[in-house]
Amino acid sequence: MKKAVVFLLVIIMALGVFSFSGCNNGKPADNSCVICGDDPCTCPDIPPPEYAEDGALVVFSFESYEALLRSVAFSAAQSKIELSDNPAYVTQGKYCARMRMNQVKNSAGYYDDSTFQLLANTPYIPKADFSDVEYFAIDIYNASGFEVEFIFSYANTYTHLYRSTLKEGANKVLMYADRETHDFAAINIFDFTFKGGEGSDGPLDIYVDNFRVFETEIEAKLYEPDMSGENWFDFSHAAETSYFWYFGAIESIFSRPAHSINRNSNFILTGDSSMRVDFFQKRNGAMDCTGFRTADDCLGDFNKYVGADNWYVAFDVYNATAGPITLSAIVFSNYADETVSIPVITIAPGAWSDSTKARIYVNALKTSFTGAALNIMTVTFSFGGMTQPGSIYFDNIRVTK
Ligand SMILES: [Ca+2]
Repeated sequence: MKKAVVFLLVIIMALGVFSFSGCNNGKPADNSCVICGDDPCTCPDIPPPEYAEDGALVVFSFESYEALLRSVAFSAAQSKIELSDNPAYVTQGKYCARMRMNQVKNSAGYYDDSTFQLLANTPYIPKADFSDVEYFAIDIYNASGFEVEFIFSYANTYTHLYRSTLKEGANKVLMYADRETHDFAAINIFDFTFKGGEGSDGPLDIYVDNFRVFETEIEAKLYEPDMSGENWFDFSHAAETSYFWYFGAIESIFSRPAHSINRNSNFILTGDSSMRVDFFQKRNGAMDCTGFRTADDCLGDFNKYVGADNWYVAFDVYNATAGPITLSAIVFSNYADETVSIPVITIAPGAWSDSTKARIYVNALKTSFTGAALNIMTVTFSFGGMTQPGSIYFDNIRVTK
């Protein structure tokens, strides 16, 4: 075994990543075996770090069945993966992975979305801290015979890292790592999700190779909104959109509400920007989830605004859909699932919400919620009356008298 490999494995062992139970028989005397299969244990053939032609550090190159077994997971039970050495599809090393996904049509006549995951901080993907990554990249050859919508994200997240459409044939996918919005030091599972085709399209066939990263020496710095004053969210920074999560059931991550920063002054009430929220249809034509909420425990301290001054937490909503919509806002406490609803608001198309209605009376929360102090978990915003895909604009969550 090469010295560099032994060194790498010893580091992994020192980090205590793996349990060695059951790995006593046949283990090499130098304790360098970290993967325990059938007795006797065998050591993986892990290559030293390599760099792709474009200068990126190769994170995973799909080079062996052992590596696929240890480092790739699928969401769909009937997905299939195998090695291919066809030079038309291999972009790094000797092999790539051929994947066939979505082999089962659901009752509505189309194929479900499917995800493959790469599991990092493992013997075949030893990189454990991605906070130095400026761009992720991967090569995907789309042999499905149709374009495929694609989302790159990470486990247990409400925001996408990257979304695009894969054309037929070769795709070199370059994905920006927004290190002000996401803490990549803590991410070990990457999700690659593909929208299922229509029934006539057939299953997805792709070849995948060369998951790699472009590193930077500039230190990562997470953005955190300042809730100490009376302006809580003004949407001047892109990272603010990650504090808003979809609320309600979703058919697909491809049709869940999408949040982005808007700088078109037609849809801004105060400041230079607002948040745009796009809502989408399910594949049967009905609207998918038309609600969103604030992230858990991210708002300012409501207790500062309880008392004689009659404070409100206010917000502005612009209806950019074709027809009138209703807005139901509900405040959730962290105590015993208590909620307080504000009266339903109707917003005309092409108009902003009434500022005397789009607000939460803080003293009313104090009256309704139990507990010595207001312990607010989230505020939900659910829209009714939408029959077509459309957008709303959301601005300026603030405390006001
Ligand atoms: Ca490869």
